[in-house]
Amino acid sequence: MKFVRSSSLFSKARTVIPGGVNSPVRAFKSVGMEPLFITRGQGARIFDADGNEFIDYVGSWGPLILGHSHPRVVEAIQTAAGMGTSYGAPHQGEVELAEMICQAIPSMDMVRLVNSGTEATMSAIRLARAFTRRDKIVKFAGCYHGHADSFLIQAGSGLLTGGVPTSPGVPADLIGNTIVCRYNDLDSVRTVFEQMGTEIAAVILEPMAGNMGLVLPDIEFLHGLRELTAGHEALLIFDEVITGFRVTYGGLQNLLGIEPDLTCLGKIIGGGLPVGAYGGRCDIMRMMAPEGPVYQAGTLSGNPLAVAAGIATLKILEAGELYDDLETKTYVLETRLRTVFEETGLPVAINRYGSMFSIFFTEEDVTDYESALKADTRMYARFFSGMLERGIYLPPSQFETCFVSAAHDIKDIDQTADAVRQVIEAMA
Ligand code: KE4
Repeated sequence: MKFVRSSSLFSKARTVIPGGVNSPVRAFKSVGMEPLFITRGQGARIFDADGNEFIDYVGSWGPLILGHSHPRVVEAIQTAAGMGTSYGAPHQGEVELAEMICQAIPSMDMVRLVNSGTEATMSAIRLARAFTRRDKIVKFAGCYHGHADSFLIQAGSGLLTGGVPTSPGVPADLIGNTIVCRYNDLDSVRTVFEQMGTEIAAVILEPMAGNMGLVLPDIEFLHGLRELTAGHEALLIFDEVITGFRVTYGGLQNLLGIEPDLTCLGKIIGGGLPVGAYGGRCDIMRMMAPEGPVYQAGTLSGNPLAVAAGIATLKILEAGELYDDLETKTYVLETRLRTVFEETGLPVAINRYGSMFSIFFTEEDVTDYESALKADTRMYARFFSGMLERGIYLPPSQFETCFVSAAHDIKDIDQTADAVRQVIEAMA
């Protein structure tokens, strides 16, 4: 495959955009390549500036559960655009999307729409701090909640990929208000609450972690967090930016039977356009301005085009049959992958839930940050480039999650499994 045009675009990009990208994980740095410049997406496939075609398992990092340029989503955006791109005033679509979200996720009595997952989580912890009149938050090593200062401590996703889990530029006193515990280790949280429980405003986590690669939760860990936070009058915040409407029509919380106090959403609820959201208990949400004193705002929050894309996407998902199909296709892919790795003898850990999966090049199970870090990122880089050469576009980082969309068909799954076999045999 040739990447000549992508390479020339990348050279130009780097003269005007830091690292040539608008989000670090796109830079392909950890896989030792230059990024591809994409010209279009269609269904399960993307096409780069050199005309190469790929089956896409990044799906824009999660939003594209329906695949690229779904006709009903595109039509909704086009119709909305014909009536104006932004009003800076309330409009009906915002109410419709808010009602759909609150009906789908029972713990969300009210919701505020914002423009990104970062805005959602940043606002949720500000609200939690105001509601509890406490300053400390607990997060988990390897979880990523966007790039607000309080979260850039032992974070996952692009920080882990870039090998800088704690970002420079975050003031020491802010770092002091963020306590980092171990994912799936309830005792690590219990100890913190015993020491400073009266100072903790909230515990925030991905109820299924997608930013260390995919790491599944110990259900008892999640239930334990619910009890622990309730017992210390701290809030439990589920960051469902990835899992929201990915694993079911609603949140992973719907399947767990756990009600957090606040939930953060993003990605799928915007159908590929910029939307984030945070919401939860009425008594907490009513503290938000202009009803209450806690401030949060946004010029383009509830943007008509983004809201139209989100509504169109959720309407298709609401029908519900999609999730069974996603489960089946991804199960078939997982089974094929396990067969290939077993037959070739290459030690890997494969974590999968629904239409999300990660392949870790390690002999151990991957259940938290420490075990994820043991994965061989050099092997992943070789695997990534081999798959790219065979027309399969995986996340350019060991510490991200692959997504199967409704647009992937069994032929795509077969082509992917065949490519894995060819690459692994070449690597062995
Ligand atoms: P955004 O600000 O990127 O919309 O959302 C931040 C965020 C919050 N919470 C979770 C669980 C997330 O996964 C994210 C963002 N995810 C990464 C990829 N895992 C976005 C990709 C990127 O940074 O370019």
